[in-house]
Parts: sequence; C-alpha cells; structure tokens
Amino acid sequence: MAQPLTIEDLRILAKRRVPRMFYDYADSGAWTEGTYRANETDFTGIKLRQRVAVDMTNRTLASTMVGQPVAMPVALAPTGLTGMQHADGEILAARAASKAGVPFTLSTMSICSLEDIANHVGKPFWFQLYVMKDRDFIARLIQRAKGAGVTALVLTLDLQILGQRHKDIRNGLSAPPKPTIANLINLATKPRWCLGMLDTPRRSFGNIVGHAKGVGDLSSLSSWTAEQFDPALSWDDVKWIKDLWGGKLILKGILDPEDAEMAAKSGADALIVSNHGGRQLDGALSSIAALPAIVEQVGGRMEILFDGGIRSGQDVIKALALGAHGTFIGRAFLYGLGAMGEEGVTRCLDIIRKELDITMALCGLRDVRDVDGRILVGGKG
Ligand code: HOC
Repeated sequence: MAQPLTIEDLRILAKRRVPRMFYDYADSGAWTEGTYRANETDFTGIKLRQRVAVDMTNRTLASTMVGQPVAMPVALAPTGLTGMQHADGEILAARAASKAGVPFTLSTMSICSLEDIANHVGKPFWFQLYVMKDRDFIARLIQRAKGAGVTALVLTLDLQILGQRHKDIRNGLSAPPKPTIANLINLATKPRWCLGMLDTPRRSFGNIVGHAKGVGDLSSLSSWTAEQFDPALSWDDVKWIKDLWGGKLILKGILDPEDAEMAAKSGADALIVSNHGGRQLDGALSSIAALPAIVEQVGGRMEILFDGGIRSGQDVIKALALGAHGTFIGRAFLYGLGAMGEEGVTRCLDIIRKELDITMALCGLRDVRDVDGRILVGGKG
C-alpha cells in the first residue's frame, strides 16, 4: 500500500499484519456489535458549518486535559493487550504519544509494565486502573503508578464483568496464542509480527503478573476476568481510590446522566463519556449520542472527556463542539501500531492532527479552545 493517508488505510494494513486472534480482539464489539458500529456511524449525521473569508492564519491546537498541557486535545486511550498488536506495543505507543505531545494512557491489562513504560514516556503519562477483588493488590498498583511518575489515574467503571465478545470466544483468545493447528497456520502468514515477538524480551502482563495464578499466560480471558475483577465495585471504592491516589482522577465509562451526577459528586476531576468501545453493553447509546445529556448534567462542574468511535480529526472536532473538553483514540492508534509499529502510531496522530487543523480552519476558527456548538449546523454556543 502507498503511504497510509487515513485511519482506514492503517486498519487495512494492521489486519494484514496482526494475527487474527489479536486483530479481532482490538477490532470487535460485544454481541451484535451494534453499539460498536454506532460509535462510528453516529458521527456522520453531525454536520459542520462551512465559513469563508475569515482569517485562518496562525492556528493552534494546543490545549489542556485535566489541567495538563497537550499539543492537541487527543489522548491515547488505555487498551488491553496492546503489546500483542506489535512487540513492545505499549512502549512504542508511549514514545509516539510523547513525541506528539499528547497523553499516553497505560492499561492495567497491558503487556509492558508501568516500570517498562516509565523510561520511555514523557508527560502527561496516565494509568488506567481496573478494580480487582484483592484491594491490597490495588493499593500496591497505585503506589507503583506513583513511583512510575503517572500524572493522572483513569479509573474504569464500566467493566465490573466482561461483556461477551463472540470473536474472542471463537478465536480462543489467549496470550500468547495456544499452538493449535489453526493458530500456527495463521501465525505463518504474519512473519513480521512473529519475528518482532521473537526479537523482543518476553514481557507478559507486566502490571499484574505474579499477582494472580495463571497470569503470565492468559489462557482464558473471560474466566480470568470473572475470577479477578470485582463485580461489587461501588462509589465507596471510588472514594477509597481517590483518597489513596491523591492526584488527578478521571472516571471512565460514564454513559448515563445519573451516573455522571454521581461522578461529579465523587469529586473526581473529569469523566470520560465511554461505552468501552462498544465492547461491554451492546444496545447502549453510542458515545457521541450520549455526550450532550452528560454535558448538560455536569458540564459546569467537572471536565468532560470523550472516547468512542473517533476515526478522524473531524470526529474529534465534533465531540469538542458537543461539549467535550478533550478526546481519546483507541482503535485508531492500535491500527497504526499493528500496521507499522511506532511509525504507525505517529502516522495515526499526524492524520488526526491534520484533519483536525484543516477542519477547524474551514469552520472559521483558529484556536481549538474556541470550538463549541456554533460550528455545528443547528448548534448553539
Ligand atoms: C485481558 C483483558 O479493556 C478490553 C480491555 C480489558 C478487558 C480485561 C481483560 O478488552 O475491553
């Protein structure tokens, strides 16, 4: 393929290069995948106002997210098993994010550990926390995040139990892949991926390895999460984690205004409107459809961030216009990573930046912090 020009170009390349089990893990949703698809398609109905004869020189995309400076209001989302899209995936993505001046968020369920990343990442460096039943382990993980220089904690609230993803079950998702005939045949078609993995120090669920029996070799995603993740997670736990962490706290996975109200009352600095990439409750609203009611409910009281379905800089600006202060990209950077490693993540961020910049200018604005509902057809400032 010629130079990838769009996130879709990166997706096609990643699909060719990443073993099916891991490509599907990233690029799938729960059950019918209806919410997963709506996350993307619901953006298309939002129309932008084209403006002319306004000064479009000296534009800036610089902003802040939870008070931390960012080169553009786009962070890399926490994504599980990122190091299986490409060897050392989390390190490469962290480096690309740092070079681009945007936050990198490491998932609890990463392959590389907090400590592996600490030497490769600039600021902002964020860590996403899943709450497991073993609270001593969570307390230790929070201390490790502090030690690694993490500047904000992203607490995920929408995965107390795992949504069912048919593709993962059919593929027998495990990390590393089990040596079945089907897996070996598929791996033989991905020589670049295999060589990368052979060439890299064996890393394995660095944040949780040693904690739970069987981790280091995740033989069954669903049984492991059912055993470890805490289905009894409550707002009291949010308070406990907030006090233990003591720094910037972002609550991820809010889709309903009543939960947004609880999030605001918890004293967290920000929330992320998210349905976990359509991977949890199929049939839930798309993130972009859910955003306006949440902005209406708590917009003046905490920072609203957005995650779900962003595949272009135009999607970023639409989320900002609907009231988000900043956005996250997940699959978009994973496609870049699977396609071309660090260079692919850089390419993804370049694509998003350029699309965001040009769109902002053609909507008649020069500063991304001025984006609001006035750039939308029928929108209000
Ligand atoms: C091994 C993964 O956010 C996802 C991730 C993490 C899920 C927990 C277990 O797949 O949606």
